[in-house]
Amino acid sequence: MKVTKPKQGEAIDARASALREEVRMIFKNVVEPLDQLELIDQLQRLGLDYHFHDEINRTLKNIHTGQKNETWEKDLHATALEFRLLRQHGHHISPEGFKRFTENGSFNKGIRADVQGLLSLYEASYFSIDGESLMDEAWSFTSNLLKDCLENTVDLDLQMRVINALELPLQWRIPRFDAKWYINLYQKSGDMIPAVLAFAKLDFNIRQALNQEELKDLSRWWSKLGMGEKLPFARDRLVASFFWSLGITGEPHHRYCREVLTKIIELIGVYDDVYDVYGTLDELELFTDVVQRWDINAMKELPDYMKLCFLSLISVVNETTYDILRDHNIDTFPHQKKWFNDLFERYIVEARWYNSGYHPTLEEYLKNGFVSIGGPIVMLYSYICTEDQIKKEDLEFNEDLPDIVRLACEIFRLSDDYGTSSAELKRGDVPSSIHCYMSETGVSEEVSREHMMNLIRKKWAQINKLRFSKENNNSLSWSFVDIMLNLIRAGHCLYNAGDDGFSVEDVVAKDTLVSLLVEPIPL
Ligand code: 0FV
Ligand code: MN
Ligand code: MN
Ligand code: MN
Ligand code: MN
Repeated sequence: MKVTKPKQGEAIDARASALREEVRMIFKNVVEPLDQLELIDQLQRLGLDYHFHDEINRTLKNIHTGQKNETWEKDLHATALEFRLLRQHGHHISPEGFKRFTENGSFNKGIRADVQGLLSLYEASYFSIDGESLMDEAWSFTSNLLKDCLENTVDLDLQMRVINALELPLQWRIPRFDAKWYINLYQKSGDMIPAVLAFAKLDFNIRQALNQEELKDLSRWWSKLGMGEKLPFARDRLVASFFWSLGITGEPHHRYCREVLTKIIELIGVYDDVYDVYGTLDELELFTDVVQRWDINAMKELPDYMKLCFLSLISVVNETTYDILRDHNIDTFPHQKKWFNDLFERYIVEARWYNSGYHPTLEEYLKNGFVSIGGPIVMLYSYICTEDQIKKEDLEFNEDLPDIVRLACEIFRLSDDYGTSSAELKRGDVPSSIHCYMSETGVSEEVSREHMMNLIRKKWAQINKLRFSKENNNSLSWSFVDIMLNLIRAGHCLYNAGDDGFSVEDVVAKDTLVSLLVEPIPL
């Protein structure tokens, strides 16, 4: 028999499977609850958790129902880590356990020196449910103390982790965007397990190679469409659009979803620029009407650049309708058409406001803005492209924009404004949330920005509450809500909350892109 040498790809796959099994065995042999929690946390941050869903769920379920010993109860880090991971995975745990670290409702000064404990409590506080005052206290206590700690901590790695956490908490991050950073830290840490490290590096590179392939196909689509040249005023940022899709669903098997989302996000970006920057109000009214009727015969009334917009829209909607009908026996055409109509209805409201010099109140602005940011449409596309079984009732339920969807999209709008409003104001656009609030209350931009950050945290706590309440979102699976939240997490990461002055085109930092999509990790 002729022996053929395995191709390089096959050898890599074999090595990955072997490492995956090795890590599975390691997981099985870890028995102490704290060790288990730490391993789960590490796997998540290394970007490996998707290989071990069953193990992770089983372990957390046992920890949720199991007894803790006395040492555990004195350990702030253990208590906080348990709280965060259980809540992240949908197990309700009360914050009562933190009372052991308080006196008269305030956290003990004695825990000041426990930087690891403070850091874990800080991360846990972002899983608070609206109304849990002890967790609010935990947040302000830890975020202030951690800032002070930065000056006194000698452990440089711990210092780096604190800086990273203060920038954005884990609940607001996409772990894959930070995987390289974390792999580097993990490599140096005392409890590093070589097989886990090796698997993390290899898996990162395998996914990167897959993403490069996807991006190549998508670039072909985009350059064939030629919109970059035909509509030079519009943003031409395919890689950034791909990046968003990667944040929303990064797992390899969601490739189709990334393809559709990248196209949708790229096109939405172009249409948004047409409404915000380029089109005259008359043209925009006409365009909105033609799309509303979805009337290819009426297209002749449009200027050429708008014909390209309409045709590209029809083409993506038709293609996606075809795929979903073929694979799921459900006709989503009327739904997709509605999602775009709802979006353009909000775009035209903003264009009218801008043209008439109207200044909406923050409330009025947000009511329109949580849709005009594109959150609902991207979430709805994520639904039809990731669910194994698309249910008509789920689709309709989502289209009604239940509170959890609305809150998430409001956060998305607020964080977009946080990152893009300065550039938009200079260029000429409707006043953003920050400026609406300023003219409404007379506060400075700095105060207004702080107010928006508090609003964002408050809305997250409301989302956490809804996730745990049965009545409000019973038709959405825990995992789908997580995909939905990934959109706003990607927003937090890409708009780099806390920083201002990005021009809209530079929102996605180049080095992050290169690091994730171009440079493999040396093995
Ligand atoms: C928003 O642009 C924009 F490009 C986003 C949010 C990129 C990703 C989009 C989705 C994932 C939907 P811009 O700041 O111009 O939006 P507004 O609404 O402020 O004009
Ligand atoms: Mn815009
Ligand atoms: Mn806009
Ligand atoms: Mn914006
Ligand atoms: Mn805007």
